[in-house]
Amino acid sequence: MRAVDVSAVKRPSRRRSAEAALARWREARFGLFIHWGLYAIPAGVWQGKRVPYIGEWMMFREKIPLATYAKFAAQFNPKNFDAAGIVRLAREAGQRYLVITAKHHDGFAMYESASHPYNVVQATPWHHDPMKDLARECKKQGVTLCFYYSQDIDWQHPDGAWNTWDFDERKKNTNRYLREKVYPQLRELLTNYGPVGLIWFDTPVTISPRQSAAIRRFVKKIQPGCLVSGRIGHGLGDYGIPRDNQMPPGRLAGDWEVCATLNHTWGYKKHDQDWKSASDLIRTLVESASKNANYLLNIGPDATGRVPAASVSRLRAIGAWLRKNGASIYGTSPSPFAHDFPWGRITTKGRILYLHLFNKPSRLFELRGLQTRVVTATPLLAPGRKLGVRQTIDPTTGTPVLKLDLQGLRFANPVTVLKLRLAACPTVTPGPIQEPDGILSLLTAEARACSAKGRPNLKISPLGFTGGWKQTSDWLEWRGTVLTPGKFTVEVITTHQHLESWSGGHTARIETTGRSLRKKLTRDAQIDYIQAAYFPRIATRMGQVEIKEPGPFTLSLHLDKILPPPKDTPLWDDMSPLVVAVRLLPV
Ligand code: FHN
Repeated sequence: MRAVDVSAVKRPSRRRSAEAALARWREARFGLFIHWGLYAIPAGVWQGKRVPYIGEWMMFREKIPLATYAKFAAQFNPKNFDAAGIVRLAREAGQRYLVITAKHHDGFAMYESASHPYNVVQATPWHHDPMKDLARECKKQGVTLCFYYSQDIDWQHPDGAWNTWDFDERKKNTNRYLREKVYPQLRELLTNYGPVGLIWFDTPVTISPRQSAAIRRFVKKIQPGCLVSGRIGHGLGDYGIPRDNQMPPGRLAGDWEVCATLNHTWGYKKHDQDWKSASDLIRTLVESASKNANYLLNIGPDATGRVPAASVSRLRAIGAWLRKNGASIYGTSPSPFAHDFPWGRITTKGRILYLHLFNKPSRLFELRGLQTRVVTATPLLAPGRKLGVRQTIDPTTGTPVLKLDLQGLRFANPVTVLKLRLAACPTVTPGPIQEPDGILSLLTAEARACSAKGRPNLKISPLGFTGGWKQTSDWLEWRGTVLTPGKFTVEVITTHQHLESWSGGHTARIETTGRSLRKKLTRDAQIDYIQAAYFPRIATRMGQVEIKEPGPFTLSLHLDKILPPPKDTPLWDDMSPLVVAVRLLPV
């Protein structure tokens, strides 16, 4: 998503310019998120106490009166802010767009807003508009400038959502807030800084479908090529966003953007020094691309404007990997398979398949289900080294099996990429296939929702989880392929957002091969994976089954008893069970 000088090109139609903008955004695959505002001053500490949760929510967590919070503005004079350096950092990291908080939930505009005095130019001794600097630098350095804007939650405006300690909830009038603050400020952002790649709307909590639609129209009227993030609400974004730091299982349908922190806060917190490793970040970038998602990775500059050194080094490490391996990420399409693999992830570009190995593989690498002929296979970084290729058909199941001889392959941490040239665009066997290690993962995304009463209420969400599973007459069903029969332990895997409670305790039943396993969903084990801190995956061991013959098989998951949701049901979740998968592990 390189910045485009719109004055130099003939004006395309509105529709074409929106499509071109989406195509550029998709091609970019990697962006820089920046959370910077007054909250960087307390930096996670209030009245001598470390405040838990993300730094930019301090005003809400501590119910700090607006008059008190607003005093931070008088201290904001960020002598280390370096727009050129930040944009250079994004470029070094291989990030092609940058999204900065023009106004976060605290309601403070980090740019010159003629329509509202609560802004960085009028209210701080700095009297300076950092967005002007960033716009100039983005244009100069070829990075697309984008703005985050909190369109619903606003703790400064009496009619904004969720400041109930300063303002009377009953008197709130959202339309007045939109009219007085949101529309005028959006107009400023869309007219004073040149072309804007996208507006990253966030947290639609009280806004109506009509209001979201009107905001979208407003943006598109001023800049038809400006994208609108999925959190405008009501499914009206140009692309979707999973929850923060969430990596869904399996491939996603449509366009998505995974947004993530480098530590565990978005806005700067001086005591959060728990940084993710560069290796995990690179793997997460790969995983996002393999699932049809961009990766938007955050920095939280401190109150002086300095980007934490730990963030800089990690972004540079990702950039170093991308400089060599970027062909397997930028402009790629997602994996042709709907499921994930235990060894790594796949991206594609036309007739090329990129296999991203996350661990040192054994000499013989096996991939099941690829129907297309492989012409050549080479390590991406050693194009002259042809790898041995053998493609056969498993005689009992008809499953295509690809074997690569990786002898002498130099595995480079954290991800080594193999490039496979195919005779045509890839096609694959649909449905779950048993892996060479004997494990069968049946993702919810690959299941069918069924009901004994006609149409199921149970939904499979676009992110591949169950939703609205409230009736025992609904069930999930999979058809998969087993190549090596035998005895298997059956696990049901469920998840939850780490700050919300886990929906367990329901009674589940597995039906397969004429056997029935019935058990309460208990927390028997936790599955280790990169995002486990945010969305723990909990395994319930249901018992054992025996599959006697190779070939197709069917398995279904039922809930015989569904517990009512807890009283503290959060806004984002109906607290019905979130099933990720059923796994069959060879005994
Ligand atoms: O509440 C915000 C949060 O402060 C942060 O901006 C994140 C970034 O995705 N969005 C909201 C929570 O989902």
